[in-house]
Amino acid sequence: MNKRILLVNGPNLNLLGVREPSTYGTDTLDDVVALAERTAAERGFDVRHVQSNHEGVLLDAIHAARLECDAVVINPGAFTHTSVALRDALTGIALPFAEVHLSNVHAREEFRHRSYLSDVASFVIVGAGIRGYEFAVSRVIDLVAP
Ligand code: CA2
Repeated sequence: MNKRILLVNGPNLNLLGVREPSTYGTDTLDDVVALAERTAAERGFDVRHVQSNHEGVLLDAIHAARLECDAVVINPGAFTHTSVALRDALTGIALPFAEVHLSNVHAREEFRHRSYLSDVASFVIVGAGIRGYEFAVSRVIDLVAP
């Protein structure tokens, strides 16, 4: 059976490509998932995707990944800046994970500069648009299938 990456997208990312194209681009969430799937497939990996506007749904998907996935790529959306629970879930499952942001959060409002995840992530990619997901998938696969 193929190995598997859990791709997680947090609140409001279902609106990608529909609203605020000047900040988040014109690609849709479906485009993001297709790009992640293509990138993973080149290396023989599958992608399981979850997007939710509800923190508990994201936590449950992360817990389920503990025994069912090999690594996680996550854009936690605004939960990046607020959620100790997301941090605890990700450290609790002990899988390598990449934190991805479409925009350069460091060039935006002060409250977006703090992340509850970055110091426990394997790596962080900001400001590369949807290409950030491509690199993140490729790099987490390097980490789990060197
Ligand atoms: O840059 C990113 O990827 C963010 O994670 C996006 C979050 C934001 O809260 C983070 O600070 C940075 C917001 C996602 C909202 O996505 C939308 C997409 C289109 C229209 C409206 C919201």
